[in-house]
Amino acid sequence: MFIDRTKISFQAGNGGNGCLSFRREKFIPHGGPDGGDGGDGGHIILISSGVCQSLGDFKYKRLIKAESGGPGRGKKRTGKNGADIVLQVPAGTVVKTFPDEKLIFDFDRIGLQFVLAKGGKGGRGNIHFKSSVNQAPRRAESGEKGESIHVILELKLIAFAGLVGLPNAGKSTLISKISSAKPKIADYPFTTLTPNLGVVEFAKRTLVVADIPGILEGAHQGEGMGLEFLKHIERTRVLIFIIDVAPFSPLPPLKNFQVLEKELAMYHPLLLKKKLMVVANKIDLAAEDRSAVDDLHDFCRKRKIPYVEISALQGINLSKLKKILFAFYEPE
Ligand SMILES: Nc1nc2c(ncn2[C@@H]2O[C@H](COP(=O)(O)OP(=O)(O)OP(=O)(O)O)[C@@H](O)[C@H]2O)c(=O)[nH]1
Ligand SMILES: [Mg+2]
Repeated sequence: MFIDRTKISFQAGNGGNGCLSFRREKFIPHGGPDGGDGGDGGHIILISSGVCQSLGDFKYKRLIKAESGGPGRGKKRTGKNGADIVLQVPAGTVVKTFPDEKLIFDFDRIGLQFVLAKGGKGGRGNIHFKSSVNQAPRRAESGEKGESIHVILELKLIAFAGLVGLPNAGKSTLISKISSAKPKIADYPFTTLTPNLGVVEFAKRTLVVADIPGILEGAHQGEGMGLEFLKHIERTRVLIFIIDVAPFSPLPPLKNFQVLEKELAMYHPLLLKKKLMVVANKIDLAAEDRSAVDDLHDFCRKRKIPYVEISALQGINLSKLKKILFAFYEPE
């Protein structure tokens, strides 16, 4: 899993000091206390956003500070509050303590907000300390210190879509063509042993696709690489089934689809509740006999599953594929 990681310190603003002051005006000899309160220090607030894609903004900063509150002043004037610092992090960011790496907050979706460091409260001015026994309090509070925290920000990219297919179906070839990922590609099964993530762009938007190892019939019983790696696509919203439709592929396209569906169900039936699209790959090799491809196409039409025929190798219909994929994407 692609992880971007950085260590950074945050310092919330200190509270301003309360003021010690007495009213002094002509003809009013003992004017009484009039020292105002200090302003509150600014908080440090993090918000998970769908626009921001990386932790790049934090990479070269060591300390981010919020403004302190202003001091209280005479004539009961309150100090100015320090402005909060509101920072956007990409959804998928995890905040941990430094150095012991305990989880503080998991921004596992867009639109979450978390106050990471609280600003100090402003101190009270001496107007608050007047009493029947003390008409001229010589006491005002200092502002509280703002919280200071050292953290690790870690980005676990949450893939939007996962590529699911038999070994050799062309999953890695596809991700290499639609993103800048550079996975190993070869004409033998299980070329991909660990997942690769690629950022795909279309019409000025981006989303993350995960390429995972191939699935064999019987994978749920431990065949091939088993199904353990499916945990990497558990959080995706869309599954892209890649079906090899070349005439010499190990299974006819429709049977291929059914095998994938069955194996996913054996891993966890909830996987099949995800949105699905079918990609018939290697169409460049299927030109002569289309009957088996048509069976798959008809089946998808009946089940209303979005379907596209491509050649990952030759780059045929990749925009069409992206268009279907991005249609699943509704920003939150
Ligand atoms: N003719 C043709 N060959 C393709 C196409 N897409 C992929 N291939 C070939 O199929 C073979 C397997 O491609 P990969 O991308 O490694 O397949 P994979 O699904 O990632 O395989 P595993 O990682 O082993 O599961 C390679 O030799 C590719 O060149 C295609 O559209 N047309
Ligand atoms: Mg591969």
